[in-house]
Amino acid sequence: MINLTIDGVQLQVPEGTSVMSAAAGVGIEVPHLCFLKDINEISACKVCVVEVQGKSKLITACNSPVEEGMVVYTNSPKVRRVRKTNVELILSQHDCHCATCVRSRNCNLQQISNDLGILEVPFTEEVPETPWDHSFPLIRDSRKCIKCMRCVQICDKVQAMHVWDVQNTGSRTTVDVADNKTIDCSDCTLCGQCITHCPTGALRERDDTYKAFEALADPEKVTVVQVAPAVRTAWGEELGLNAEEASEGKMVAALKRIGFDYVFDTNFAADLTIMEEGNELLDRLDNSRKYAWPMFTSCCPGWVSFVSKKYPEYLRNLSTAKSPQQMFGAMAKTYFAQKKGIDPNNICCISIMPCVSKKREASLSYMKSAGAGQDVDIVLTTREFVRMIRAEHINTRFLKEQAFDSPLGESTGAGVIFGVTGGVMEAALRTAYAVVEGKNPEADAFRAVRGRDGRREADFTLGDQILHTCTVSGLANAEKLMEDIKAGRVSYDFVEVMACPGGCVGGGGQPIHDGCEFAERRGGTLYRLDSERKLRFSHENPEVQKAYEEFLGKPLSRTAHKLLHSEHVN
Ligand code: HC0
Ligand code: SF4
Repeated sequence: MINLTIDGVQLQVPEGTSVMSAAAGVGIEVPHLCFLKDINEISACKVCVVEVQGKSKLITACNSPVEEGMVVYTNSPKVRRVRKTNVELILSQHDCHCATCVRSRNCNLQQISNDLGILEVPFTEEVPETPWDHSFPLIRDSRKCIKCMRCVQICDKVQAMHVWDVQNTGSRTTVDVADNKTIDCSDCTLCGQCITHCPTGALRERDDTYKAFEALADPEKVTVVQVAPAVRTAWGEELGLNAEEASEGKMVAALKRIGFDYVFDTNFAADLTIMEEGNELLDRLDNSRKYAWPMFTSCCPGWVSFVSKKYPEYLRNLSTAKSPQQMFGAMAKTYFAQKKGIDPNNICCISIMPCVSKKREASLSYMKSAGAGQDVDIVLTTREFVRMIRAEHINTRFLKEQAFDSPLGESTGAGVIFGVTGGVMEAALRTAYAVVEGKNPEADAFRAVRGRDGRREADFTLGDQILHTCTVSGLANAEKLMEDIKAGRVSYDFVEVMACPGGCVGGGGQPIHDGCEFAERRGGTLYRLDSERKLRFSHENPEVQKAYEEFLGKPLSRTAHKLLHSEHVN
């Protein structure tokens, strides 16, 4: 153990601890911009400088290890002076138009500049704007980039996609798409992890809120909105609501207040997905020679994009079941439209998702099976949803709980847990077991698939077969999985992959908390909601049962195939 003093506090920490983390352990926060624990510890921003007694040069706290007897000052006059100059230098190359920045009020640079009392930028340079295709779902504003390298490192180390790279040298150093590619020609899966780890507004989603406002204002349009499972765990975070205040019922009420005609639940479609995908798995097991193994889940568009870009020979392993988002769109513009006597061409189908990649999934050419344009017209992230609440001046504390509308609003606990890594697997196993054994298992029988690790294996008995399963989140973990499968080092029957660490709860469209991971906490909310639901098996969802009776026939029927399944094309 090492003994040291930080700002007058004596402490003991293990050897190798950084000064920043030693300080954090006794409640002293050293300001920083580029630091991301275990991912980016390169002291690029020099904001975390601290003074060590007896040393003339300041050191960077993020990557300097503690030393025996060290006396550290994290906020001495010298530290404040140098830190301020370092931040002023960053600002000199930054577009400081905060009023028009999507990250205003949630920007580390803005916060630190305010905290340091910087009221004007003493030196400014003209920052050139790199051209960008603003129709792409991910937008980069080069003038707001502070070259912290977080995006480069997240995309390299956590997602293994290597989309970004450093370009130029000296004061012209910048980050851009690697190999001089344009973003649409790169390997970007639109997972959005670079956005949620960017400390400023240099990266963001394409804003589609104006399209939603236009549809809401159009008297011809019937606006039908669906809300993804993970959104309900996070929508209140930026509004300062705690988990209890940010209930599902208040979220529905906020959407009604915004003016959506029908507020439905993607969880309904998640239950529907289980009916199709669970039966598809059983069909593949019965005819195992006809199919490529393992079967992969297909509901995460970041993962589907990853397979298509890096392992296209495995596209046929993906379940043909569409994602819940897309199943919902197809059902809204057929079954729901028919039941209500609405011309599907007048329906504007809007999704609220914790995901940026869903914007692209909705626009794929083959996602228009209902014959009325794209099945899903507009996709908004959780962050865009929050912006709409703000734009409407809704005081969420005064909202009264409201229920989802029918017939696409009922859901079970199995549908709820789709939003957390392992949830699709667990929900599918609950129903597959019931189909094979003729009775429900204990609802938590498959909890072995839950957990924090990026990759988990579990075997389950299904009838007379042992099912080898694997659950993965994060694309670097997915890459390792694929290499193991290719090399024959592992053999599985059913594999669930979610592109974002922790699953959709940690999605790239969720509220941002300066590099802090909220996935686990949000996942806990979904497991709580599952345990509180009266119904916990997708096949027991009464609205799903009714949809089969009235419209789809049975799982994997012709109608189901036409609307709810698709081949994955490269
Ligand atoms: Fe997900 Fe989904 S669970 S991908 O993360 O399957 O985005 O929340 O909506 O579609 O249901 C995202 C979340 C969804 C879909 C569902 C799946
Ligand atoms: Fe990389 Fe994901 Fe960002 Fe695309 S969205 S650049 S894959 S981190």
